[in-house]
Amino acid sequence: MSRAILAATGGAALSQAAWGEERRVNETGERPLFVSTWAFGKEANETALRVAQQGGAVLDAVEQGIGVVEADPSNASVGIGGIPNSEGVIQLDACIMWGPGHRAGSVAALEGFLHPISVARRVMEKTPHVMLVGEGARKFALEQGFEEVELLTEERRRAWEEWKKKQGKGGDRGNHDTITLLVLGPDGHLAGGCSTSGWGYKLPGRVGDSPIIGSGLYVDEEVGAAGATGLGEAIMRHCGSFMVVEYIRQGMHPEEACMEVVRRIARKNPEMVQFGFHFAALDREGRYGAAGTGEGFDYAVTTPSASRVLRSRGLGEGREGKRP
Ligand code: SD4
Repeated sequence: MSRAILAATGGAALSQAAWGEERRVNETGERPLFVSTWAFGKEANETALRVAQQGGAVLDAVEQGIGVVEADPSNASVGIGGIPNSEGVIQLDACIMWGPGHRAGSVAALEGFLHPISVARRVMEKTPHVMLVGEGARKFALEQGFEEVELLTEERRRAWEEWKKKQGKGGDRGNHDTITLLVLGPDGHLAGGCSTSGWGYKLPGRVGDSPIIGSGLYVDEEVGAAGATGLGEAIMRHCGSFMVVEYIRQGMHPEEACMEVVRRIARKNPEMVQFGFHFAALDREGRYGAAGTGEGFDYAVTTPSASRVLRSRGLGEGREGKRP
């Protein structure tokens, strides 16, 4: 609901009654607005909000918000404590986008750094490039003064050894907790970031959707921002986040745009529905939404007046995936 409509209908109180508690934050049109994937996104959002409230730049908010999740070893899919690849090595993917100037930076298959999101930001700010991978990304990070650290925790090493004994092939496609954080800043600028260790036990060198601009993340200052989590192989075949933003451009609510992209992927790749793929998005008006396969997924929404974990819309039991 636009602010004009809010005013015409008597403001937040009526909007709350009309849209339900879940949508109250959305419809206030508050800034800054942070939307991120999964329940851990709430802490990331709240950190980002504090940065913004203390006068930090929007990109600092993105970087520090995501940095909280990267530094938390309890999360199996982001930063330290992530699940390694099939050779027992953690390879990280991350990207960042800044609406003004349509700028982007990205790293993929980066080994040995705690904050790939920060390295991605340096790629954007300090090089003429958008993406660095593997050994080149590692050298660049070192040149930029980032310290190498051991990312593989004892717990994940033991689990990897177990996995190797049991099968040693393919990936564990059950983990899917990438952090994607989207921001509508206090001045109306849009930004976003994404960070992951990717699918557990992936083949060495495998890159997922998360560092690919337009797949795991897309920000268009004129329209909105979208980000993804879930099976990268499904998301990146369809330029998922780009498509969400394009649907918003055509007039869809961010939630409907996410849902429509989930439906489209499911129609063409029904075999992938079971592994899960999910999108979250916001637009310039401060509307937000999310949708995913199955029963959907949890995502976090934070503004100065409220911070909550919500449940996205869901595709259902893959029925739409079986449509001709
Ligand atoms: C990937 N989208 O690499 C990521 C998976 C994910 O935590 O969400 N992992 O495919």
